[in-house]
Amino acid sequence: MTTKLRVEGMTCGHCVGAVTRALERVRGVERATVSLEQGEAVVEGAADPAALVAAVEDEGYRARPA
Ligand SMILES: [Cu+2]
Repeated sequence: MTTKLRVEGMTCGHCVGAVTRALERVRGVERATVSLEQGEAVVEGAADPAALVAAVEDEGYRARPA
């Protein structure tokens, strides 16, 4: 299962790392691939989309399912 998120507020590689780690801590996530250029995260695994959004927002970015 793959979930795509729109992520707003990332400005550099540090942001990408922070969002990636936050997503990979969510239960069920196997892998998260985050694109700064596209403002997007692709999450593999059986994770609750609301939990993914919450994890990104807890890091200070804005997210919504794409
Ligand atoms: Cu940054």
